[in-house]
Amino acid sequence: MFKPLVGVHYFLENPLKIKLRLLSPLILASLISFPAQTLMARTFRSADVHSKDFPTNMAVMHMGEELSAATGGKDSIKVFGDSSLGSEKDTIEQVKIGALDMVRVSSAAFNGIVPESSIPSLPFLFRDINHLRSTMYGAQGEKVLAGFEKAGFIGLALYESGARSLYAKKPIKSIADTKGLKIRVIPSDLMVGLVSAMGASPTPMPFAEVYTGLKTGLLDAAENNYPSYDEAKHFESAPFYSETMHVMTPEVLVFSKKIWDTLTPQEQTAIRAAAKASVPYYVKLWEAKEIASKDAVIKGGAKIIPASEIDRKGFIAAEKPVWDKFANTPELKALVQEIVNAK
Ligand code: GTR
Repeated sequence: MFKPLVGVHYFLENPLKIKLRLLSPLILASLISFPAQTLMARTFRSADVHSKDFPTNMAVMHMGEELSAATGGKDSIKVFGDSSLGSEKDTIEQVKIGALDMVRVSSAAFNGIVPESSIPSLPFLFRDINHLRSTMYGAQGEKVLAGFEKAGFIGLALYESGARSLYAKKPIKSIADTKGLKIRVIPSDLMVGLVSAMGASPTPMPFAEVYTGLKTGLLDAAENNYPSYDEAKHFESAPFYSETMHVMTPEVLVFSKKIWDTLTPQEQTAIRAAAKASVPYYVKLWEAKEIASKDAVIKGGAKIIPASEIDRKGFIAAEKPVWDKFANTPELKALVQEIVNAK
C-alpha cells in the first residue's frame, strides 16, 4: 500500500517552504537581509474540529478571501478541519507556541486559560439569541476578546453557536432525570461545574471521541447545539434531544500572539477587518444550518423534547452556584452585570 512520507505532507501543506527551497543560497541570503514580513507571502493555517463545509470553516475561508483581496494576494488562510491538527486543547497549545497561526474553537475550550471566556458560558445568561447578539457582537464581546491577549492570543471574532441542550439515551425533562448520568462535556472547569450542579457525572473529552463514547456506552449523554449533534451523528446513539438550552457559549477565532507580533501593523489591521467581515457572513450560514440540522436529526430518528416540556426553573436554580464560582472578580462581575442589563 502507498504510504506517503510525513515530509511530503508537510511540504504539500507549506508551498512557501517549497518555494524557499528552490531559491539559490545567494538570493535567499539577500532576502534575509530585508525585513521578512514585507516580502513574504503568507498562508496562515487555521484549525477546526468541524468539517470543511461547516459554517465556522466557511466563515474562516471567507475571511481568507477578504484578507487576500486586502493584501493584494500576499496573505491568505488555509483551513484544516475535522480535528486533523488535533483536539481543541491540542490546537490551542500549538497556537500558543506559534506552531499554528490560528484556531477556531468553542470559547469554552479557553475557560481555564482566559477568565473572560467563562462569562458567555454562564448557564442561562442570555435571554435569547437577540440578547446574545446585542452583547457578544458589541461592547461586551469586545471585552471578552480583549481578555485573550494576556494569555498569548489575539481574539479576532466571536461567532454565535445557538443554544446547547442535553441529549441522551432517554428523555430528560427535569434535573431529577440527569441524576447519575455520565455526561460528556468540553474539557473546561466551568462545563464540569455546570454538569455537576445538575447532579450528573461530567466526563470531559475531545469532540472527535464523543461518537464512540456514546456508541460504546461509556457515556449516557452529551450536550451540544443541533448542527454539532447532526454533523457528528450523535443522534444515532443518544436519540432523545431535550431542549434544555442551558448555555449559549459562542465560538471564538484566535490568532497566535507570537506570530501576530511578527506582522506589520497593516497586516494586523487587514486581519482584524477580515475577521470582523466574516461574522455577518457566518450568521446567515448558521441560521440556515440550525434549521437544516434540526430537520436532519428528526429524519435520522431523533426525538425532540421541546423547551415547553422542560422544567427550566429547576435547572436555573441548580446552576446559580456556577455564576458565583466563575464570575469571581469585580471586573468579571461587572461584565456579567453589563450583559444582564443589556437589552
Ligand atoms: C461545538 C463547537 C466545537 C466543539 C464542540 C464540542 O458546538 O462548535 O468547537 O467545541 O461543540 O462540544 O466539543
